[in-house]
Amino acid sequence: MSKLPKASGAKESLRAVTIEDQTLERGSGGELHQVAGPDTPVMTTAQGGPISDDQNSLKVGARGPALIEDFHLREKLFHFDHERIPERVVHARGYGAHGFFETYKSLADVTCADVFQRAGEKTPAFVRFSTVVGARGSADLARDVRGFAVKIYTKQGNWDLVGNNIPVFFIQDAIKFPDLVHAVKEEPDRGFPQAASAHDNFWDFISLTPESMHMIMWVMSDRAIPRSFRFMEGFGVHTFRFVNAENQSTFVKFLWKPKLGMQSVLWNEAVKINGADPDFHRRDLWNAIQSGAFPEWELCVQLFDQAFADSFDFDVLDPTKLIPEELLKPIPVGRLVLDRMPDNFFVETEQVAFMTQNVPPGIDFSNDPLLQGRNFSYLDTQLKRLGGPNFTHIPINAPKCPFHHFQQDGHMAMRNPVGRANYQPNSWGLGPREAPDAGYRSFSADEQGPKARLRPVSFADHYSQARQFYISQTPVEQSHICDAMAFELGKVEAPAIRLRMISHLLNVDVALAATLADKLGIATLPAVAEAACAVRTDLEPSPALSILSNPPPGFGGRKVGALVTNGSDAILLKALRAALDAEGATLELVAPTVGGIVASDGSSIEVHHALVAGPSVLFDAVAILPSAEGAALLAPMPAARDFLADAFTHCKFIAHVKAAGMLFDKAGVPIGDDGFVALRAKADAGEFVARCRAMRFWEREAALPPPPS
Ligand code: HDD
Repeated sequence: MSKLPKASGAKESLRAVTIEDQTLERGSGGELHQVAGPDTPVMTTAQGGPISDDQNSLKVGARGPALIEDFHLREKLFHFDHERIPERVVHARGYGAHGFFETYKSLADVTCADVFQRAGEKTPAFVRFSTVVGARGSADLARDVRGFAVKIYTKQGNWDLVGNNIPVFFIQDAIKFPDLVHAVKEEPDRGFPQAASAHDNFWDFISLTPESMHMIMWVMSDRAIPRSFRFMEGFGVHTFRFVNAENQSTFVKFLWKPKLGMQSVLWNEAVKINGADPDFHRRDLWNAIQSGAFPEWELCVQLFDQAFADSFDFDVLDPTKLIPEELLKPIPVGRLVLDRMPDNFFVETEQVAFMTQNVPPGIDFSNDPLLQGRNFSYLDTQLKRLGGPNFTHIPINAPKCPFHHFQQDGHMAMRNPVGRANYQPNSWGLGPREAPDAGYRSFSADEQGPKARLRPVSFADHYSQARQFYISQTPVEQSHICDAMAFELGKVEAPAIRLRMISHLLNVDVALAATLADKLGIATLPAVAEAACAVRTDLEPSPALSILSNPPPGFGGRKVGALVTNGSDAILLKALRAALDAEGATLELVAPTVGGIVASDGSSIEVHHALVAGPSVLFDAVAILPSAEGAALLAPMPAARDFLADAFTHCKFIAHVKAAGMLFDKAGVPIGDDGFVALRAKADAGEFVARCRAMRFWEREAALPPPPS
């Protein structure tokens, strides 16, 4: 290298340039080299060899051909070329965090699972949230189910509770899973739509699969567009078994309840958030954990026996059904706290492998045919995704308890059994042995019957709980379901599919079917779809199924966006920040430029967003706080008018100062309803935050003129 004219290593040709704390040197061709500080580690190849120049490949002459002996270039490109692993076939886009599970009390009477034996004991956990349909790079606010996969590193091995934010599933038997997923993913001939269920193939499959009706009501509800991972429930979906030390079994369903309560966004907001910040959910979790506001969920269990199961018309083995919380109260048994982001996204979040088959002694499967199929699929998929059978050697997947077995070799083996014996029984007295008492024992259920491909008659009711879900929603939520269906089916090209869906919905709620038909321009309602058994219209509404009937405990964890300009009232800003701090909520400032503002008292204030990059959809409520001159500056700006108009249409609470009047006029937003709070004095900030605890001023939605038909 030193032979090259003006070589980058030739000190005399280098000119030191300092950018902030980095010292940079310019090389022969103008390229920049970072100068090592006294503590900077030496860059090496993967083999550990020190590297002298990471900017220039080895060539014959400065402009000559590259040399194949350049092992550094070849190794660097080789590794780069192999950076991607297959993305998950479903749930490809996800975001994970570390934390712990803390047991509230001993559950020894129902389960011998070690994790549930001692009150106050904390067990490490890793959680990955996900969307289902979209690819790894898709946007966070797709209308979709959210995955809620929890790995708890118990002293008896890893327990994976691989759930969703919806307590039921589309299909009853795992044999239909590939069809479901093929139907919802992009259509194979055209390769679109991406990350969306609004297309013919999905609705074709759904309309031909009546068992999906319950789940489809959930997916069309606001549950499918959560405000953040922190504000959604999680469900284990299936009926599992707890088994105690006496080998007695109790059926159990698992539910995660968010401490901050549930919250969703509107579809119109979701669409805009996807553009403004496709990583909205990721950023939210990252910011919350980095700021020490650790998200928390309570684990609840619904426990029941066979006699209780038999009291229902439906089958507790059917994953398209739930047990209403009003009929069987979920018992809180512990809490999950997420308090640390992974050091590296790929190493942990991408490589984590969840498997429903991972259960410790004391937790067992039921005969739910969906669960049984999953127990095969998850192990199998890890081979493809992680490249071999040794994926448990990756730290995120390895148990944190002692483990010993005779499995060995294979791709990427990091550890093998030590010593001479890699089998048992052996005469050397080496290696691990079974533990007949402490080891995993399946519940000795008495199973018999003819070998056959049959769907039980007890799985035949596809509409009653779909109807129950719908009538359990508030009118606002019901109208969102109808609008979501109008959007989705509006994208469906084949009229027959739209009609088929209406015929199913006539079994769920006639008014819903009729309104939707109207929105889709269907003049004559089709015949009602034939049901395999009578639809129960006497099921009581279950308020627990509604988000809005279960308001959050407060405005904590939420975010207000304040639109500010030079001259904004410093006292009001300070009061607003203090009121939000007291509530555990945050304030972010949006200004014409990201360079900051000078407030009314002459102080310089940093802002978080330039107006063009900080639309109001990113916030739970907004405060419009410009000075009079600032309002005049903002008034002609489309982004400022959108900021207000969207906040208004999305039923957000809006705090405002008198000086902002001109801006409201220009945006066509009438200040009037009770969702507005005038900020005149410091005390008004507290009133605004108190009002925000309702999250949205839904009365406004009903008052808004309907969209043109
Ligand atoms: Fe699944 C991933 C949840 C049915 C096959 N599933 C996956 C993930 C979640 C769920 C949260 C992402 C895990 C992660 O973050 O890595 N899946 C569910 C729920 C279901 C369900 C709640 C119904 C109750 N899944 C289901 C069936 C099958 C699969 C019936 C196959 C028979 N699921 C898979 C999979 C995935 C997966 C293909 C893709 C990546 C992975 O497993 O690790 O095996």
